[in-house]
Order: sequence, then C-alpha cells, then structure tokens
Amino acid sequence: PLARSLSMTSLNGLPQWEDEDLPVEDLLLFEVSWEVTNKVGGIYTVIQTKAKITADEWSENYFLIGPYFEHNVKTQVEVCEPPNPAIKKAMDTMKSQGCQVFFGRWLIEGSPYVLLFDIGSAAWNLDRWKGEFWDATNIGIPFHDREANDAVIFGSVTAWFLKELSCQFDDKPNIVAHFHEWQAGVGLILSRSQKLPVATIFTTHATLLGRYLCAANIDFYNNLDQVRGIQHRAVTIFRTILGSNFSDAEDVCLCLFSAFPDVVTPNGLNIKKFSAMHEFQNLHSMYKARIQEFIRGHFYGHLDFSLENTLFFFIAGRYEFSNKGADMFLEALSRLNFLLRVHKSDVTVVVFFIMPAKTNNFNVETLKGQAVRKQLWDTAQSVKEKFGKKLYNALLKGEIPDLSKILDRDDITIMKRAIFSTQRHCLPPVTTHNMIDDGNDPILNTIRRIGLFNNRTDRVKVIVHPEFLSSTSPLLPLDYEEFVRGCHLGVFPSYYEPWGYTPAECTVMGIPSVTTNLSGFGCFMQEHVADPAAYGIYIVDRRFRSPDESCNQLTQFLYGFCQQSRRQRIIQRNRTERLSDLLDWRYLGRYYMHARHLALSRTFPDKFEMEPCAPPKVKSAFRDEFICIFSYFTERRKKNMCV
Ligand code: G6P
Ligand code: 1S3
Repeated sequence: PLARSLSMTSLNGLPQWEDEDLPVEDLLLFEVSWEVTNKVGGIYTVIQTKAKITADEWSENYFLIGPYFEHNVKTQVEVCEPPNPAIKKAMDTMKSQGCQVFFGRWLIEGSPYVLLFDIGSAAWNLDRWKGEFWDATNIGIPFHDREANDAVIFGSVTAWFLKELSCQFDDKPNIVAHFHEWQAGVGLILSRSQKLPVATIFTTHATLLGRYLCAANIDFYNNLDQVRGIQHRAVTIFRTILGSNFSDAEDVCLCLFSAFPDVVTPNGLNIKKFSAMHEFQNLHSMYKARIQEFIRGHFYGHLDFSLENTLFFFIAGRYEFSNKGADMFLEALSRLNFLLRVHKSDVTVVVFFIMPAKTNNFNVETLKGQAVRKQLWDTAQSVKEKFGKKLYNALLKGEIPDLSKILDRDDITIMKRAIFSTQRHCLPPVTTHNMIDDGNDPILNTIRRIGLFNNRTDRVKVIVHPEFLSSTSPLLPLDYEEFVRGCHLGVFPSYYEPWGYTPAECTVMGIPSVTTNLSGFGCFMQEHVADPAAYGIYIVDRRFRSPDESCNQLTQFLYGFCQQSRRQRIIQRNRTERLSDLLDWRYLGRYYMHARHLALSRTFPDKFEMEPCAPPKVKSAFRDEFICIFSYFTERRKKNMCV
C-alpha cells in the first residue's frame, strides 16, 4: 500500500511531512488548465512555476493539458511525438475524428510534456456536447457565451481523451487528473458522469461570483445574502467548480457542503538562490538606476526633486480596479501627498500603476520626454569629449588648463539650446499611453478627482503604464522582474484576492510589499510570521475595518515607509528576502502531493490507502469565501428560494 503518513509537527506553523515519495511508475498525472502555455493571469504562474517540482517527481509520467493557440505553440513549445504509446493511440483516435491535438515539451523549467487541443477543430461538436453536459448537470450554456462555449469544448475533448486513454488499460497505470478553475471543470464533470476510472482533483483559484460581487462594491464578506441578479451565473459557476452530477438547485447547497476544500494549496514560486548573499541588493541598485533614468526623461523640465530621495512604489496586475485595491491605493496616495507636504518631507514618491488596459500605444508627450533626455545625454557626451581632449592635450604639455576657458562659445551654445529644449508648458503626463477609453477609465478618473496631476508641489507623483512591461519597450526597457527589483515597495491592497502572486513575487526578490487580510497571501503570512511588518510585509486590515479606517492604515504604512532611512530600508529588504523559503514550491508542493494521495485513496481505496490524519490547514481568504457562499446558499435553501 502507498500509505503515506503525515506528521502534524510544524515548520514555521506549516505541517511537516515525512520525506517519503509516492512511487509513480504505475501512475499517470494530467494537469488540465486553460492557462497551460497560455498566459491569462495568475494560474499560468502557478502551473509554470510548479512544473519543475512536479516534473522532478513524476518525470515522464507528467502531462499538462491545455488549449492550442498557434502563437503560443510557436513561441513556447517544442513539438514532438508522444513517447507513451497509449497516449499516442488516444491522440490518433481523436485526430481520425477531426479533433486536432498537439503534443510537445513546454520550454519552461522542468520541460513538462503538454497536450494541446485545438478548440476550433472540435467546435462542430458543440451542440452535442452541450446536450451531454445538460444531461449530466442540467446546466444550460447560453448560445452567445463564447467563454462558456470554449469551456464546454475544452472539457469535452479532455474527457474524451481520458476515456480513450483509460480504456486501453485494465488495471494499471492509474490516472490522476487535476483540473484547474472552472474553464477546465467541464472535463471533470464529464469524467465523473461517465464514470471514468480516474482520480480527480479540482482546484479553484477564484470565483466569478467573488469577482463580480466585489467589483460591484458590495460588502461581499458581510452581506452575501443581500445579493440579487446573478444567480444563474452563480449556479453555473458552482456546479462547474464542484464538478459533480447534480440535478437540482437544492443539491448545489449539499454539493457546496461536500465540496468544502479538502486541501488548501498555497501558491509557491521557484526560488532562485544567489551564491552571494547580497546579490539581490546589488540588483535593486542596478535596476533602480534604470528606473531613475526613465524618470529623468518623464519629468524633464520638472526635475526639481532629488532622485536620491525618491522612492518607487507600484501596483501591478489584472485591471480590476476595486478588487485589486487600486481605488484604496489612490485614496491613500492622496492622503500621503498631504502628509508629506505638511511635514515638509524631502522624500518624493513616484508611483507606477502597471495594469493593462486598451490603448493606442504610447503618447507623444511621454516619448518626447525620453527623446529630450537622450538629447541632453548626447549633448553632455559631446561636450565631455571635447573637454576631455583639451584637458588631455594640456596635460601632455605639462599644464593645468584654464578651466574657465576650456568650454568655448559653441559648447555653451549647444548646452543652452539643449536646456531650452527641456522647457515644457504642460505637467509631466500621468499616463504613458493614449487610453482608448480615457474618459471612463477608473484610475484616470480617480486621479482627476483627487487632483494628483504631477504638480511641482506634489510629493507623490503618478505614472499609469497601462501595458505589461517588456525589456524591448522604447520607454522603460525592463521586464517585470527587473522593474520589481528596482522599486522600493509593491502595494497590493486587494479586496478580492484568493491568493495574490504580486506580493509573493516581491518577497522572493527581497522587496517589501503591502497586502491585506482579504488576500490568501496576506492570511498566510499573518499565520506564519510573527511580526510581518518587520519583515516588510504590511498587512492592511480590510476585513474588520471600515474602508476609511483601512485607507488610513494603508496611509500610515506608506508614510512610515517614507520615513525610513536608507540603512533601515536595506535591513528591511534583507529580512524580507529571508521569507522566501516559506514560499518555495519545494516546500509548498507538498500540499499538491497530499491532494493527489487523497484523490487516489478515495478513488481506488483497495489500491491506495492513506493514514488517517487531520488535513493540513492553511489559513486562506478563500476558505472564508467558501463559508460565506455556502451560508448564502444554505439560507436560500432554507427559505425555499430558487437559486
Ligand atoms: C542596495 C545597494 C546599496 C544601495 C542601496 C540603496 O542595498 O547594495 O549600495 O545604497 O541598495 O537602497 P535604497 O533603498 O535607497 O534604494
Ligand atoms: C487568480 O488569478 P487572479 O489574479 O485573477 O489565481 C491566482 C493563482 O492562484 C491567484 O493568485 C489570484 O489571487 C487569483 O486572482
């Protein structure tokens, strides 16, 4: 038996497992997600960063299943023949019936195998599959819902593949299929309703219900029962999430109950360890200098603040204005601006908003800023060169040149012309791009309302960069990781954030960050670190305080950070970086192992057994959401209301 014991002694409050690996030769593991080789959001990061430890454990028996997109395959996948004959046979059967399937190695750390289904090639079957899905669940998919239609096709081909594969085996190997998020959930439902001999796991990373309600500025965590009008979507979502064959609304409640998470799997990262302890501090210095260079251009003509005393804050992620806390951040920045001004602080804060929105490329004023900076640089270089030659010649003659004459009239003229070109008649722009919906953009509208226009008197300056960063950008040629390293503080005051990779990424790079107790990451840190703020993890209480109180707390965090000396910041960064080990997949991957063992022992109890033990507990914002949503549905069921 593959009994695996879990000892509940703890490592920093986390459960500690005995180091005993599951023999995987007689097993095949499939992880299914819409974000395999396809970057949409945080799930891609989970799968991509976790691939290495999973491939190390499962080697040739590990496969990821995702959708086929030509561009993604061309840039990320090395196509090859499947080495496993059973997989090849299942793929051939599907291909012979018109469904295109691609196989290859995903060129990321761990190089896992991927199986990618071309959704378009199987779309002709959509109506039949919708019918099958209806038979299994009584859930109808609206005709025009493209995302849901894609999910039905993706799920149906996944279940079809698992069926073709499993019917080739009598007893072994046993299959484990791990489905991520609702887009993959149909595959799980169909595998279950078709009674495929597959151990299934479902991981949900967020709920649409949570996203919608929080975005609608509803006090989600306290008033779930007040909500009306999205029930249809909710039922679909929950059935999808729970992945079972229920037939009426009441079962949704039971199903929610029975689906209360068995394992909460905290998200990890691949931690790079530098050979020199302080290498990450040097990288901070190096990339900060690159950001400063951009700032010189962006604020040309207004550079009346010292870059030595300038701190760089940023928020980044999916553009969900209130869910990601951009609304509260802006309000806190307005208060911080006031505090820095009244206390006559010599610190300037430049804040970047890196949230992609629709744009028509960079705006002229921003590009001009960098051109002016370049021109000043070139001017300085040419004057320096002439100056250098004159100095050299004088030294050759054994003379110290007359420094008041070393610059001639021409030099002075080109320098004056260069200075004149830095005059500007407008303020440094608050956005780097031409926004398509400028008039309705929530960040820009809030900036307009609070008046943070990059005035000379403002101690807080704002730069909205509505596009993900790239090292090939003509404006700010840095990729995201380099940019984060160059900043001083990441600020993520999320209201809806089941986990939240952004502050975790800051932590492993040794950059302090602000998070909240409504994010999985914030809860995790609160649970496992005694004084998170001392380690550069500032946790805003958005759960038990009013928005105004939370905003004041955030403002105090930001203001306190501005009052630190350079030495204090360096010490704090060292402490932040020391938390990286807590977020390493090498440790957190164990939660996934535990989930797989649990699934195997439940699906094939005569072959796999697990010693009874308490499930590992990790505090998660999501767990609260489950409880809330569950009580909402239970309440409605009690009242006999249709959900
Ligand atoms: C790193 C570098 C130091 C530099 C410091 C600046 O620690 O190793 O040489 O002085 O960063 O820190 P600051 O917080 O002012 O950007
Ligand atoms: C979701 O992505 P998001 O940014 O839309 O999944 C992520 C990975 O599990 C999670 O970190 C995040 O909180 C969720 O919101």
